[in-house]
Amino acid sequence: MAMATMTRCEPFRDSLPLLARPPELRARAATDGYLLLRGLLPRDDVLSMRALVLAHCRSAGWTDVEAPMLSGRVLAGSPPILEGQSEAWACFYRLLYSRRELHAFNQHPALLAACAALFDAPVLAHPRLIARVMFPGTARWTTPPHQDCFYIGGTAQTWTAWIPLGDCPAELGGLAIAAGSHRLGPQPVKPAEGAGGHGVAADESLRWVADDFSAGDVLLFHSWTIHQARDNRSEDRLRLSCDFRYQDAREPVSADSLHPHYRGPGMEWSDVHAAWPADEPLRDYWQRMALQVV
Ligand SMILES: O=C(O)CCC(=O)C(=O)O
Repeated sequence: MAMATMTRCEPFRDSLPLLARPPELRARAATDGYLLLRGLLPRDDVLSMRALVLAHCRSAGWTDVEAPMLSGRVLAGSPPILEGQSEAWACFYRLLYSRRELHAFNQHPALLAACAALFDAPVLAHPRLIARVMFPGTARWTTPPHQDCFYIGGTAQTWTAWIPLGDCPAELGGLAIAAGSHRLGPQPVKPAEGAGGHGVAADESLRWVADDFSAGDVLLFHSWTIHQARDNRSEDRLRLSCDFRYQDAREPVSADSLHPHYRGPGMEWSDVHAAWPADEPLRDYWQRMALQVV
């Protein structure tokens, strides 16, 4: 569904300086239900991921080969591709998901260090990561207001890291957060159009925060925090991003979070890892951890 109206919308608070003061970081996380960490990741690391995803978009025939590679410009006349809605997308996603670099990015030392400071505990990076390619002109399919707890299960103290793969001005459709909404607890879920297919009510009492993002920014938020995407209003640019999930490794984790996103035929870990070296440490790393799987 097109993004819900944000009657009140303010800029994010940048919490990067609080990484040096973990008790203050945790206090802010408890108040706001989100932490924007501007420039947490080296820009070049993010742009490498952008190049990787765009190489797959180019192979899929979605982007304009005449445009600079990193621009993410959609091929004129190419119909928008929606997540989970076509064999073309499934084929693209299987190939991208099998890239070791994507799974290594989920374990970027800067992300793990930020989560360790947030949880004050050993960190589990959920192996079920998500990569998104959002086409312009698809506002009806913009990710609706929702809470991630519905999808994640396990401990409610799971946090999502939303990472734009490149600069993401508002018109490209980044993520908006309802600040403090985690304090409402889990809300009734209803079917909704857009990524995930479910949403929660977003009334006028919500205090939205949103802004432009730069490559390297990381937006962390609690699994009860209501959030939504903004429409990609650009003329011809893809919005690329990742959603990664992290939790205290000693807390319960849902078995689903240990499977690939869009698990199914051709999308089991054996498929994802098929071309990886046998001794690759990222293979099945969660099986070597003493997890409480529920
Ligand atoms: O990027 C999007 O459109 C949705 C991301 C999201 O909802 C999430 O990270 O939980």
